[in-house]
Amino acid sequence: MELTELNDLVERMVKEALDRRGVATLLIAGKTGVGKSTLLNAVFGENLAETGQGRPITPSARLYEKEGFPLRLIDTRGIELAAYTQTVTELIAHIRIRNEGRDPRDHVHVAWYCLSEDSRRVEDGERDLVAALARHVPVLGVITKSRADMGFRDEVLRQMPELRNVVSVRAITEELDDGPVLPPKGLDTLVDLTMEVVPEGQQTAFAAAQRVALKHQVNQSRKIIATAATAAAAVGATPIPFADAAALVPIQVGMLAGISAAFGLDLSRAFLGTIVSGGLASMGGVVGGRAIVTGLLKLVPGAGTIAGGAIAAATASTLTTAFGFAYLAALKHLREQHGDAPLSADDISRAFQDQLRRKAKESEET
Ligand SMILES: Nc1nc2c(ncn2[C@@H]2O[C@H](COP(=O)(O)OP(=O)(O)OP(=O)(O)O)[C@@H](O)[C@H]2O)c(=O)[nH]1
Ligand SMILES: [Mg+2]
Repeated sequence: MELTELNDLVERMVKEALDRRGVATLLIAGKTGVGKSTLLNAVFGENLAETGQGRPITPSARLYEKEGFPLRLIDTRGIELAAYTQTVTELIAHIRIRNEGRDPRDHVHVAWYCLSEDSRRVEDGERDLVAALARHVPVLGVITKSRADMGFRDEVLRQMPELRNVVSVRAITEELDDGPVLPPKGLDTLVDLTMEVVPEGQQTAFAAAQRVALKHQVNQSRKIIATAATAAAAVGATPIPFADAAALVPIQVGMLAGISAAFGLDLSRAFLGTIVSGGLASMGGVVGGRAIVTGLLKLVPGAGTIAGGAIAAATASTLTTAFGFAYLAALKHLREQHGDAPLSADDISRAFQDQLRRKAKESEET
């Protein structure tokens, strides 16, 4: 495989992975000052807040989106203004039209209705809004600024029976005057519950957008690895000599692109290209000498020509799984170490190669 061929392949796989992951759409509603923006920042980072004014979709709702970011947001304001009924009617009409559209990617996929624990009150208008929303989209109740529930959650569940669930959150650390410091809480539960109600096609996008529970990005990546391993086994089982090793490369590049997309990395051809060449090259170096790898090695630009060979289904699948888990371990490790600071392709590539080397060493020892 020529370098330009590999570049083309990487470009295609990046596009496919981003397309498959897609973008999830979240609607957030609740009275002014309940803490919607603060909550969004805590769950998705400052990313969405930076998107400026957004695009008005009804007089009271704006849509925020950002190139490359896996979440689209509909933020509603002014629902407690005088023109309340009209405001709500327009919003619901918009969502109904959206969600009756044929392409599920354009739908609103989940809604959070926020109530502040401070007020401990559910108003009629809020009840009506939630009931109307729930006819078109799964709605979760979010009790914000939570300190002491005192039966409020039960009250919300009772008054808003259409809610799929209610979770109490504290989006920011609170320091009380008389000493105690209350850390954020409930954000991971909110994300867990949201993952349960988001349509399957948008789960990876939602997992990629949020930053409070790494486990969802890991879980989605595991699914991507399993799918790639199955595809690799099918290739290995095809009795066409020489063709099979080459056919594994697109599967593995696609897998790396898919995992990168599930982690919400800022994917480009150059970005993934660096990771892929590093990974494939070290794959050759690390497990060098074994028949399977010679086939892959041959495909790595600059690694020289070595005769390729047929590979067995089990080998193809094992190799692909090992490759995928090494990449997943690298990303997980980097995220655990650096939080959500942007990761460079070089950092990722280095961590990936470390993991591959470690895996190879482990398999030598056993
Ligand atoms: N103590 C505490 N304050 C919070 C919490 N969440 C939000 N706040 C505060 O509540 C105030 C309003 O928060 P916002 O996030 O701006 O509220 P909003 O719902 O976006 O308000 P609008 O955009 O006007 O509809 C701010 O001063 C926040 O710092 C929380 O969990 N605990
Ligand atoms: Mg706000």
